[in-house]
Amino acid sequence: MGGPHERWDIFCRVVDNYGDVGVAWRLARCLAREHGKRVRLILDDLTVLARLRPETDPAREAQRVDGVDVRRWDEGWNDAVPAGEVADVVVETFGCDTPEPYVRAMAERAPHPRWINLEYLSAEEWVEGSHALPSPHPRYAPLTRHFFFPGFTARTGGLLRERGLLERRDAFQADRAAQAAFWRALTGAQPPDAALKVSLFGYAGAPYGSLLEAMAHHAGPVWLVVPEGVAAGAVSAWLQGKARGERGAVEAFTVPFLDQDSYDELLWACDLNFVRGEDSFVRAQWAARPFVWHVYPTDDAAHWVKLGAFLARYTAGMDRAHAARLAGFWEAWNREEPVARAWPAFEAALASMAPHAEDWAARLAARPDLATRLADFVDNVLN
Ligand code: TRH
Repeated sequence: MGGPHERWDIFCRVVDNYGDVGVAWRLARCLAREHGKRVRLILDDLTVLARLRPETDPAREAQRVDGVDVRRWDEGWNDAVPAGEVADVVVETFGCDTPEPYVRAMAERAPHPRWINLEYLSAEEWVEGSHALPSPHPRYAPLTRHFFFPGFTARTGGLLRERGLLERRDAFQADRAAQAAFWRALTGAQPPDAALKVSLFGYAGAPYGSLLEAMAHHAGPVWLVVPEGVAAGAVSAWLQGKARGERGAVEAFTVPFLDQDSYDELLWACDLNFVRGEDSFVRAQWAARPFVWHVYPTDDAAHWVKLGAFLARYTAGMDRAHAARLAGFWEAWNREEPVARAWPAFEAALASMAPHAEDWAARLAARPDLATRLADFVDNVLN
């Protein structure tokens, strides 16, 4: 534990939503808890971490959360930094720029710190060629940044996965009493045995209305749980302004935004999860249950390439008819087209998609997780 590079500084700026902080926080916690590193997480917006980890106080400049030293990235970081303050390893998440005075201090420090740029996740093939590439700093010549790309293959940085996560998932999924307690705490009620349990998280524009109509005509009961956000807004509008209620086959609950660990339990407890972006997308895969991904839409339409690349990997080896249904449903969801017509065939295939989801999670879990690969890269490859 610990290794030669003990002190890590992880910088993160919120672009929007929760994913940037969600990923940076997970990485920080894994490095501290599982690799014995001394980690500072330097965040520009602590209110986002407070949503994911409610014990965070957004008003505090410095605090310890679960073994991580969390700092507010404010104007103070633009003051001169003594070289001794610089960590052994500096991680910039998603191209956020490390503050200039800190970079200057990095250049003055001997030895220079390792410098990593953690990139966004993509299943595209080029990621393997770009992972771990060096990029010399244009102005501070002795400093070199290395790109670290998460990914789905052995030649990428892998995926964040806490130690023991899948064992905790398996125990929860095998424990009916734990699930019953979870549902009671979250909804005050218990799903009927035959219910299709669904969680819903997505971006504005997803065809929520047509999904809800399709589910309302479902042959059996649908138990729908929607954490606060745009999807919850759409569901409560559908329930004529109510936070929970029944319509057709659907019993729907809008619930407060869950803390990040409880959100995992929600994914584990459901038969089908609608997720989005980067982090909930990965967590749905670890849940080993069928899911629908709303990819983060970008102006240059690059998200379609991302979606296609993931679908190709995920459906490889799947029954072809099921693969076509899954891809058709995901594409309609992302094109923001009505999904009511695609729903019955998609839903009918869920039971046979479930073993595929388990197999996919097991295959991914056979590889080392991202924090382990990153610590290894820093300690052994960059030395
Ligand atoms: O919030 P997002 O849309 O974040 C996105 C993505 O990271 C995207 O790639 C990036 O470009 C953009 O931000 C800037 O979706 P994501 O990545 O799924 O992050 C959501 C986080 O919120 C994740 O850590 C799970 C967590 N979460 C909870 O903790 N509780 C909840 O109730 C819900 C619904 C989510």
